[in-house]
Amino acid sequence: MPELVQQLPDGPIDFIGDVHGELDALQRVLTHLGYRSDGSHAEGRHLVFLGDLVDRGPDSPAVALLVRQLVINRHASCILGNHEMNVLLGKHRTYNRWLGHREGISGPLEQAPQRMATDSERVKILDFFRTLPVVLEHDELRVVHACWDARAVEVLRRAGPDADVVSCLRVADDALRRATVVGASDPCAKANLNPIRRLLCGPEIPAFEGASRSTVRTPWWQTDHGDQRTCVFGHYCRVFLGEGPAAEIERREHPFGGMKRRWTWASERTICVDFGISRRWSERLSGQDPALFQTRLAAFRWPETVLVDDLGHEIQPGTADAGFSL
Ligand SMILES: [Mn+2]
Repeated sequence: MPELVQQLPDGPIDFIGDVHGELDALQRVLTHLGYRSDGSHAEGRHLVFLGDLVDRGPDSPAVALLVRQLVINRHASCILGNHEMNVLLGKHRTYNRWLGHREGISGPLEQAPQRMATDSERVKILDFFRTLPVVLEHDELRVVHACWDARAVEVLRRAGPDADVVSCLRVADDALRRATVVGASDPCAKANLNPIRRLLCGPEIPAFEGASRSTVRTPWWQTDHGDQRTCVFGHYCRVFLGEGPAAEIERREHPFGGMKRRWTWASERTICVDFGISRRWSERLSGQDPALFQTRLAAFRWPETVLVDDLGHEIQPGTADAGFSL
């Protein structure tokens, strides 16, 4: 079992946001960043994957196994995302049918091709996911999939070297279920108070009237005070939103919805490196010209603090309050 909070290596790092089974985009980003096929880099750079390697895209097994090999070769680290956690919890969803089950919620994603994992791939991938930490840090950086929360990180730190993330999550869920005063009255209690769910999924509040779901994500980074280190995270799917009523609802529900530009820091010291490739399956399915795809996979380079996307664009992220649209 891994320690749930681990040290980042010193030296230059490239953080890769949520990949969601998009093997082709991942290979392009790695090439643009200068990585060789074995994951080594001429300048000794290290890769850090921010979780959500799998689900929705065309080849989740290949992405998970590629990252596993990079970690084995000691060229990369990877933290858990909520999608890896769902796989470890045995949750069957339409988006993770690549694991070999057929149940799930039906919808357009049913039409998107997903390569199925073989039996031996499935075993390797599950074993790999069980080794992943939840948090990485050193003196200058803190890294988590969705939300930095000092108290939740402290709980994980105290879990010790033999902690099992699935048991930790279930123990906290059970404790919350017994605390009915909180659990019965607050639909967000599990997400907000289970330390692992908080770090992997981020805090939520009850939704406003007319929202598409009962709870919505909140921009925790706006109140992220007290830790001077730069925080790198993923999870929040910063896609360009179109026009019309559906996009308007989504803009109101999206924690970045109030921000005017997509390629920005989330706040002075926090940056979200998920630029929406979890939705590329939908762009592909719509039959539009790939040259017009709006979703991107991106890397955040440290200490340079530039972003590099899967088209090879190098982007200097703007300040949090600048510009236009997600
Ligand atoms: Mn996520």
